[in-house]
Amino acid sequence: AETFYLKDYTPFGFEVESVQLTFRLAPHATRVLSQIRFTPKPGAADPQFFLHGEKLNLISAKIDGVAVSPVITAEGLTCDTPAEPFLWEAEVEIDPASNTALEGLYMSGGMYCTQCEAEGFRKITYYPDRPDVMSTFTVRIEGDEEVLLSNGNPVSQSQGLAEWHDPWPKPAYLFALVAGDLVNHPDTFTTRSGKEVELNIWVRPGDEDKCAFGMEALKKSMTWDEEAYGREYDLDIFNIVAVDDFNMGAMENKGLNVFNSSCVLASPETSTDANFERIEAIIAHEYFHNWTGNRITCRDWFQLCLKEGLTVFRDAQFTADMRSASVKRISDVIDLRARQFPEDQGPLSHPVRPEEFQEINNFYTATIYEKGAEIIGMLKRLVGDEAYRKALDLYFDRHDGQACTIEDWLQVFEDSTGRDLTQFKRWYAQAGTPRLKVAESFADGTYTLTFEQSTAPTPGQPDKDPRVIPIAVGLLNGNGDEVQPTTVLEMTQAKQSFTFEGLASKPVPSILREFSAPVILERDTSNTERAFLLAHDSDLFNRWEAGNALSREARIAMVLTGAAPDASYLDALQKLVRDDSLDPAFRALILQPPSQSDIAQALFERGHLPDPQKIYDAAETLTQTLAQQLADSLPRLYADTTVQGPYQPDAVSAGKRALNGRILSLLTRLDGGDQASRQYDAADNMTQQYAALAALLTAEKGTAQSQAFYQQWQGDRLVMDKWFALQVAAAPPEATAHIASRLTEHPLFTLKNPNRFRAVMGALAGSHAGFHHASGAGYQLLADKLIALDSLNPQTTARMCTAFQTWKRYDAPRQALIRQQLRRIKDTKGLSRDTNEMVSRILD
Ligand code: DPP
Ligand code: ZN
Repeated sequence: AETFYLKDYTPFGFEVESVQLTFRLAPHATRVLSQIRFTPKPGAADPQFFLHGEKLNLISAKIDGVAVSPVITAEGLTCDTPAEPFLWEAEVEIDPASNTALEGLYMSGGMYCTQCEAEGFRKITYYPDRPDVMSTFTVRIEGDEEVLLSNGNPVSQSQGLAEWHDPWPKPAYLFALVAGDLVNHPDTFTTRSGKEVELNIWVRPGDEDKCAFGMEALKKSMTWDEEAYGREYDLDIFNIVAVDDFNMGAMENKGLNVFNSSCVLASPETSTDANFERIEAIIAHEYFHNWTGNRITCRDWFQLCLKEGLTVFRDAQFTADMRSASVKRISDVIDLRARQFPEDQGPLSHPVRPEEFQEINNFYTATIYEKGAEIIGMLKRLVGDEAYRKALDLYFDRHDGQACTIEDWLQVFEDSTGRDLTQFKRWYAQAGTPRLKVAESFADGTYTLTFEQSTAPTPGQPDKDPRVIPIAVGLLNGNGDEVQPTTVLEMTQAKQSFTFEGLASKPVPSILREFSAPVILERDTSNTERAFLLAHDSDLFNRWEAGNALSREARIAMVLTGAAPDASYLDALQKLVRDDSLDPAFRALILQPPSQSDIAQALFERGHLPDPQKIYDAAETLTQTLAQQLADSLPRLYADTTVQGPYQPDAVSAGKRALNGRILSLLTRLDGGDQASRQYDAADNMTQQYAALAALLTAEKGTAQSQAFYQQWQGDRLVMDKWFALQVAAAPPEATAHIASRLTEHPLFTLKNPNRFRAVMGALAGSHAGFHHASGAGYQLLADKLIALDSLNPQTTARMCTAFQTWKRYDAPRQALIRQQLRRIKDTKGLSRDTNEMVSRILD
């Protein structure tokens, strides 16, 4: 397959002055007529007229009204063109009803919808489908559906016909069209300059009662972006549409966001607290793209992090403001370590700004999104809040309407702060997670911290240079009082020391507060000191971090030596759980064990072969012991954390319910499931119903409740996804693959719905001991289903291949089993470019 390189970038040889599209909708034979005005750029480096186009049936093509015969390949067409501005007209036929890849124009549950990012527009018509080609679009839709939507503002609507005009020049990846018998949840928003905007969430009939929360989230996002970034909305209307079959979470098309229904539909009866929080964040994310992504877009797909890293950072700031900042930070770091660190430490490691790819869809990764956001966070910490805001103002001012690069982004910071960011830029160019070793010394009142950074080689990058690392540090005295408030040390060398003077005694350091850089901190420290920080640190993130480290060390000791769970850790944990002065959400996070995959990685890094079954057993023993030791307090804790009254999805109630759910799962290990059964029966909201079912199934109980759940919810696709996923996630390791396999034969399982596929196969891959069971049954099942899915939906197939990316951690028999499955996938006839690239990189 062809590889694309950043260094090969050349601008398109033509301006696109305007685009006029007409869609005549028919499930298997939609006609798309395009009228596009091109102007050759004087002195263009690449004057060849090439339009992308894939799987299109070209009916006719004209230039200035005269029929032409372009040369057509599998990727597009070329044609001789005049030296003067000209009008290109084409008519193509496409087959949305047969489009199972969910890219371009496709059908989902009887409605038409589109997904064009990254390169889906070329499956709709011939076009220069690259983000640096921006133009205004006018769209005419002819169809029998009641609702016909596209980008921008409505021009005219009548029976069977709608016309839309988007005045803001945009790249084709932001194009969208929706047509269906939909109903709306309407509202309005007045921008701070007094402009009234019509808001709609469009859903299938029956889902109207699940829109109110999303609408509130949208209005909060619009207000927040005005206040925090000075950004107003810029059209008369903002539409959101919920779609059941969708490869991603959601898509920020200009004025017409299309959402995976799981990321917008919410009701107390069908959605958990976690769903509510995620929906709020994703609505914000897509809305924020209107400025960071749409008004200022990417020059080419190598710059994807320019919009994604920044927009993830912005949505995290929003969530921190709406909810608890430290809880959000802790959750984000858990997620970063679960998804980005393994990617960065394995065969798929790539720079935040990659320099080559075969299939761009494979680069919508945790590295580009989450590490991309971490880089913005470091930049903000280095320059300070005020300078950050000034730089962002300059960014919007200078680059509005443009397709930009990381160089443009950093230049704005250099110009507005006077800082030289040459070294900082390595964060974008160098892959891999830096390790930060710390040594300390104390003499005559002076305390010295010496840091040493290094980054292991990653594919294509054997040598790494030192990076700029902002290290937020505070110091505590022996009583737990802070003697040095948080200060940011700016590390630039491979090895560097920092001193603190005038200290009465050797302090206890709290390093990397708020996780100020995405690095792995390596420090020889004792469990006593960890317990001390867990009890006293003023930085809530580092308190949690200390508890997390204690928990990790306890597990590792159990796995390696068969030791009993560490008593001091259990003591500290019990104290915190009972400490009513602490935020319940924080206590719930303290009770959340490090993932078994994290433990496997830690063992691997220390030179041991991780045994997934032993890691699982240690986790079970630890939880059982904790439950027993807390036995006397559990009923009271359960009662105290039970939220009374009608369900509200706010952060405070959600935090309480999160803790309540953890207490319930401990209780269920002791009471045979009595309390969980009662909670299941009494629950009037999904959070409590789901928590009860999860606790029961994990304790190998709850067969009756699982059947009742199925009976109650079989008509609701999103709730059924939970039912599918939970059975796999709660299974004991030896049964995981078997249960997942049985579920794939269930009448409600389908390869065609990515949510359902991810529910079962994602849960399989996420069950560490189950997926890596020595039998290899998990590997085989996943490979079977990926092979089956690939011919239908390459994008989702390729993404799920990442389940295998950590294979080099494990013992030789497991490695052989995984390699065998990866080869089997790779040898599949007609394998997609997406999956081929992923499997080849993982095997490398
Ligand atoms: N829809 C995806 C996102 O918002 C890709 N742009 O991140
Ligand atoms: Zn995004």
